[in-house]
Amino acid sequence: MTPPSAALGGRLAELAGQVDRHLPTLLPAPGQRPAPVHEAMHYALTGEGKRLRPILTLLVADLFGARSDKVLDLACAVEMVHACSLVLDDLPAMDDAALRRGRATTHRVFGEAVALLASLALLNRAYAVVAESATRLGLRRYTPEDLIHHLAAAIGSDGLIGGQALDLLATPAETGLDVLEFIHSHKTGALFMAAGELGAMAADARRRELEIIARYAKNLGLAFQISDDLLDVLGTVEQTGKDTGKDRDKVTFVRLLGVAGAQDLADELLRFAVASLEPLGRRAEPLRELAHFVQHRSR
Ligand code: GRG
Repeated sequence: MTPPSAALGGRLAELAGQVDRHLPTLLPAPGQRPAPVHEAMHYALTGEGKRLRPILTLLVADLFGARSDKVLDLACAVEMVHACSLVLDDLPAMDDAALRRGRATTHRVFGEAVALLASLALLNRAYAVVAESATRLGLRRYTPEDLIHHLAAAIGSDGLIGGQALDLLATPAETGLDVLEFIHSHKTGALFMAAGELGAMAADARRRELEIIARYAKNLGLAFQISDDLLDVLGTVEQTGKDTGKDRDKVTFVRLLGVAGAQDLADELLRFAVASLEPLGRRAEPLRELAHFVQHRSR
């Protein structure tokens, strides 16, 4: 695969900027009572993230003809779910992380109780935003309930929560490649899938097109996770904004396959992702480039 073009870099930065500017407008003001919870919500949501999931929603919607300003709320709701998951993942009961997005994790700043409440509030705000946004879009093929249900299913025990649970509970001896794939296609892949699918639904894409996007996003998400494992070993704190080497005691794709093997698997998944776009022709070019971005990312 060829490296991402400078044009794609510019487009991603522009979309990330749109998301960054819009995110805080969807939350209660930080000073509003209960101020600590609202401040923590803003803190968790507006840290320097790459905004890849909402970008995926926007690119997919655009590909099927929906303008980004119409879909921005929906894309930001996906980022709220992601931010919620990061706050939970960083808690002492889970990864016990000190650093996220180049600064102290939410619970280290606001305490565990407020971090928990803020993450749940972000999740609930996300559902409300999806409901409002899908109603406003007035789609022909999908009801607002369809979009909400899709997101809820991606987050539940068959999705992110299921993947996270197995990540915490499976012993190293139990964790072969199949278990690891289950963990990450749920913990990470499920939200990539939902991000892509919500973008397609928001543009009233056909069911068949939705399936194509789901296949693409599933492979992209898993490849993204493998590149995360690789960055944990090869990257620096400055690049990733989080503590590297944290996966030392965990079973990861790098641990099972080695650096070269993990890179090969990520490349293969990205080839599958790109191949699944074939029926969409040239208009899917931004999604192909996004796959190249994941392949070459350094943060
Ligand atoms: C209730 C939403 C919810 C989740 C509960 C805690 C949990 C279950 C799941 C954890 C999911 C998780 C944090 C997966 C890790 C995925 C990952 C690779 C995160 C890093 O994503 P980047 O690199 O981060 O896109 P930025 O900071 O750029 O947004």
